[in-house]
Amino acid sequence: MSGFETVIYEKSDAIAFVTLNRPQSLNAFSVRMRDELFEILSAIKADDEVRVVVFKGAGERAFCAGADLKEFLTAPSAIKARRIRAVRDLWRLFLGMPQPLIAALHGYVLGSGMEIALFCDLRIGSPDVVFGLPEVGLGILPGAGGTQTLPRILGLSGAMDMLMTGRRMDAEEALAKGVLNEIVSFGELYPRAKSVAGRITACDPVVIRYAKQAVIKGLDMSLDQGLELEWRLARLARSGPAAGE
Ligand code: CO8
Repeated sequence: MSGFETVIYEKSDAIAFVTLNRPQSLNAFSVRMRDELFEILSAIKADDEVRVVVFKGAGERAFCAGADLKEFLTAPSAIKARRIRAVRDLWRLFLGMPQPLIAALHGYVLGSGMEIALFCDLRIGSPDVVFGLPEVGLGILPGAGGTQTLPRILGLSGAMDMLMTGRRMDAEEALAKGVLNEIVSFGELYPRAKSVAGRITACDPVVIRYAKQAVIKGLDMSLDQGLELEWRLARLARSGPAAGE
């Protein structure tokens, strides 16, 4: 896959690397980036060779500084936006990705940039990471899953605080509160993400997919239903390859 303008896609040793690539605007999330990410993630989802995906941002200053505020001024009507979301729902696509997703984060991780990171299963950050959801200050709601994903990761009180005040969170706090799995130096960020990805690809891909499925789907179930799901997936994993799960 090639020919993208705002995202770089690379694949090596069963690992897909997806780089947000608009460093001149701190990798701001544009309509074109949304469409390119949708195309790339759809292809990755259907590609059994890809066993883990690493997301990162180009340049030294940001993973992603949120939605492109210059484009925002020319946003389409609510009706058009709803129609686009019906056929190209990037956020549900993120949620339904069968492979583990790793975010390698540095610098600004704001708005939809933070929401992309929250859809990932593991988040590794450099010490300069700054998280924030500034949407309410702009008069809008986080629309890329943040109101749902953040409380599941950070807990209710912390999520309310960030969502309602737009307060930023640095790397140390994010690590202490479980938003980051670990902090490594900027120079170590991609090697570390690659090495974590390598540990995942060393495991049975079917088991990894089922483990992710059990956790993500189980979160929305009662404990009893979750245990049933875990039992069913464990049996399926023992009996062979993923059968349309
Ligand atoms: N959109 C477009 N361009 C941006 C963005 C952005 N979100 N962020 C930074 N840039 C550009 C700047 O305009 C600047 O460009 P230029 O050099 O051409 O002037 C360049 O990136 C560097 O930025 P700064 O000079 O501002 O760098 P600073 O170090 O002074 O500040 C900040 C860095 C604090 C990150 C600052 O740039 C900033 O506050 N950016 C905006 C952050 C923000 O509010 N993002 C939006 C969050 S809301 C969201 O993501 C969900 C919205 C959903 C709406 C969906 C609509 C379709």
